Amino acid sequence: MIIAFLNPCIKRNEVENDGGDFSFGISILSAHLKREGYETSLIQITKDYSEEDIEKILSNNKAELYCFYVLSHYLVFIKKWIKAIKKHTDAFVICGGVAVTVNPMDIIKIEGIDAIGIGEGDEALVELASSIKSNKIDHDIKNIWFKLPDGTIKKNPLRPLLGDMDKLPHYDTEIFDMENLRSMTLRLPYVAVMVSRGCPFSCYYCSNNHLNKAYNGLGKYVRFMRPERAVDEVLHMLRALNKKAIVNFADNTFDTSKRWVIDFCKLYKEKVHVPFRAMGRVEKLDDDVCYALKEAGCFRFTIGIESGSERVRYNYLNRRMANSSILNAMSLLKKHRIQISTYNMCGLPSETKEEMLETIKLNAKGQTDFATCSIFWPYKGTKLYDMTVGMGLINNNPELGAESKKYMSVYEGSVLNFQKGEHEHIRFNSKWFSTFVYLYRMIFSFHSAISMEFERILDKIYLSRNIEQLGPSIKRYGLNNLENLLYKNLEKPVIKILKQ
Ligand code: B12
Ligand code: SF4
Repeated sequence: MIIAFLNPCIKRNEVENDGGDFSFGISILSAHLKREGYETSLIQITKDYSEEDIEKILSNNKAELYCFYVLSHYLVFIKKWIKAIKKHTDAFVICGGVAVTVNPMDIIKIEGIDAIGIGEGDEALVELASSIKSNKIDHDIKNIWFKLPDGTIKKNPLRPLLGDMDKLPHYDTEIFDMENLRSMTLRLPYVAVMVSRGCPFSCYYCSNNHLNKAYNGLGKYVRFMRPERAVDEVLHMLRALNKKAIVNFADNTFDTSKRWVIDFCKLYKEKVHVPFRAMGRVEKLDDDVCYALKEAGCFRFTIGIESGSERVRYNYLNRRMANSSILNAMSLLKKHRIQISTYNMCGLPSETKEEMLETIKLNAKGQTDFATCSIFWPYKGTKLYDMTVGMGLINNNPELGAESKKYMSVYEGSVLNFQKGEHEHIRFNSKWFSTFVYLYRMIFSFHSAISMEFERILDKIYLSRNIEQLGPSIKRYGLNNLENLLYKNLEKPVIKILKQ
């Protein structure tokens, strides 16, 4: 029996040999199925295919069970694929992933879907495959909701969370075109590795807030592989490549446990010898953790600043760390010569453009090396979605309406009900974010009297979005090719280490 996975990762610009994105969800589910003797295949939905192309791809990928990994941004495209599957086959269609778990009712209503996976799919999907194989679908499988022939929905409860991460099979890498994954075509190619599940925090915009509550009483939500097993997983992922690449830990909060990080880093240093990057929370970083990370080969660490305004961060994001703790963590990373990368957001409910500027300045003060600023997208099922609705900032569900096709990523525009000028500023802020961070970084390094004068001028340019005036300053400071500058200074040295 063949089971096909579909991974929507649509990009506006077409690229040759686009191997799409890696998905830990698909990879682990495929590994479980293969362990039980099933054959699996993968369709990477890398662009908005025509109906004709979809039919061609499907006829080359016949399966009895089609499994979609859902991301809210791509629901409109997923619907198109489901329609094609149902038009030509009588195969079973199931959708899963975090976006389904947090918003099940909207997803199961989609025409053509036979069932949805809620929560972890590790055991549930194997049970579903076995019941399809035996030609008698068992509608009592936990973690799956079924659409019954009479149209009613059978909502089965969640089973306890998997307890021991060490017992998981290795991620299935064979199902992916590993050499051509998008992450492998970057200037600094990377292989993604995930050695944990869950996150102990509850940010209002994040699905973990919802998942943590949904799993209450069903086991430990935050789980890490033991250091030995985690290192083994890294080596497994690296073996799947015949190109040199760095390791990118995609774990939500790599620094959750100080003991774990220190033990893991010791082993990693002994056995792996490949530079890596990871992400975590500023509250968890201290001298010992940074030392262990650096010694093991961590060249870059990503922290979430999200907003530079404590008002926004505390009240709308539930990230209760002071600006001073953020700056403290950043200076620790600098001290240990670990590059700083930050996640930021703009277009948050009630956020002013002055507050967006505070985010830029906090990044600059902490000397961020790489900063990205995504535009807030309210994911249904999160607390911030409900708050946004309460404030009258959402008209229709953006996941299912025309809006979702308008913005294929979280960098293109806001789906909230803002005024025209506010939308323009949000797009401007996201586009020019890292350039401004660099300009302020330079200004803050000047003598204080000069620095204040330049800061005043730059504030004016930012707040009026006067790009023409920005042009000469970008040129003057050599930032006209920021990407190349960062590559030369921060990425090339890592590639050199990689090649040694
Ligand atoms: C690691 C990660 C990434 C990585 C890898 C993504 C990947 N596709 O694997 C990177 C950095 C590339 C990434 C990118 C993005 N991500 Co991301 N990411 C995560 C993160 C932190 C962990 C996901 C993960 O791998 N978990 C481990 C695996 C094993 O678990 P899993 O995927 O949930 O799969 C399990 C179950 O969900 C279920 N399951 C999964 N698929 C299926 C399918 C079926 C049929 C069934 C039955 C069950 C099932 O079984 C699996 C095993 O138990 C989550 C947050 C979170 N807590 O989950 C966000 C998250 C998934 N990302 C999110 C977003 C928005 C994005 C981006 C769109 C952001 C952007 N830059 O534009 C991109 C999209 C790129 C893409 N195509 O995935 C959102 C999605 C929200 C939504 N409603 O759609 C999340 C939920 C974070 C959030 N904001 O709350 N991401
Ligand atoms: S720390 Fe990161 S992963 Fe954890 S709840 Fe907050 S945003 Fe989500």
